[in-house]
Amino acid sequence: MERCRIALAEKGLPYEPLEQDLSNKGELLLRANPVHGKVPVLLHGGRPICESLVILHYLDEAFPEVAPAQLPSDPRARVHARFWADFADRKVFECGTRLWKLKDGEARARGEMVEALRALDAELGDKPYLAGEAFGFADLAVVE
Ligand SMILES: N[C@@H](CCC(=O)N[C@@H](CS)C(=O)NCC(=O)O)C(=O)O
Repeated sequence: MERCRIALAEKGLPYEPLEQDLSNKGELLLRANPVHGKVPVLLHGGRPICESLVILHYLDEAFPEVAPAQLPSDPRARVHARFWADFADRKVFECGTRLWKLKDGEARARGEMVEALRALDAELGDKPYLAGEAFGFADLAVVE
């Protein structure tokens, strides 16, 4: 998922991408993410961190000294960012996956996607970012 690549790039953290064949999952992926067997997985110091939003949190917490932080410092702005990140994850990504995979669910998923994008658009309004003064957690979540 691009979210994690962008977060790593934003912090300027070097990493080695290991491409995975999802139609024939390798042992490394299945060992690193036995619960979901999905990418992305971040291997840091030999330990796997799974789920893209969890990886984003980890990067901020493991490298707090490396700017920029994804979450604003004000607690109210933080919950706002978390709310919209969660919204993007549930509505945009989930719906996008359905649109991609399911022919039957297509018409409904398309309507839901338009609704979700309208909500994001309304929230964004004239602001440059979804939450706070800088590109951050909620914006990353929309990228998927
Ligand atoms: N909630 C997960 C979703 C990850 C996901 O759906 N990854 C897809 C690729 S974009 C995948 O690995 N699919 C393989 C599968 O479902 O078996 C996250 O945010 O990390």
